[in-house]
Amino acid sequence: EGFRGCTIWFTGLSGAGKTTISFALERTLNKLGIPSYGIDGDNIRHGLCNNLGFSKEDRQENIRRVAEVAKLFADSGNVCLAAFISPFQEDRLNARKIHEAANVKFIEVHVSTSLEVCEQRDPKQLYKKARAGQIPGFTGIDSAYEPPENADIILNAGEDGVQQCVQKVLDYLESVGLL
Ligand code: GGZ
Repeated sequence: EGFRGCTIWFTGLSGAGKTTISFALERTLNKLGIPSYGIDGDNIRHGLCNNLGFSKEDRQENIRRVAEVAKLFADSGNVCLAAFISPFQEDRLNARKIHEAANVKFIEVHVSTSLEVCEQRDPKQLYKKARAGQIPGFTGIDSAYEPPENADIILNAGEDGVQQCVQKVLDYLESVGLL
């Protein structure tokens, strides 16, 4: 029985470290000979989802499309690393259901960096703009983030470094027999 691929889904606030961690993990897995591919807002919202904004309905549709694509990558034998804020529990549950209906493993990772830390980092000055009213409906400011209640892995990326977070995911994959 060969390796079948899976989806590792990173959820958390803007600036929490989702993309940084998932792309570092992608490099590590590929070096180990395990094919993996990362998707995030940057490579999805400019193409597949370029007609979607940030209303609750558009985020729901964004997450649905991403989940369908992730499922296909995973089913093709890749570790698909999906890094999206995915702020709503219901949408993340739907992403899990889309995978489970196809018998594809889905691992939810909460990148739990606090709003305080994300806002201090503010690498793209988005929180600053949101506070100034220039980005209405910004997650954590005037749009909700519902923390996962049953994440498979919680990464404290506010305190731990990128490599520590990557190692924690690798340890988990090993513990469930995926590595
Ligand atoms: C949240 C927003 C918003 C609003 C633009 N709320 O830090 P970034 O810039 O690079 O990541 C954020 C990205 C979020 O896209 P997702 O597809 O992950 O969101 S969701 O899962 O909720 O559908 C941020 C930028 O887009 N951005 N406006 N209003 N983030």
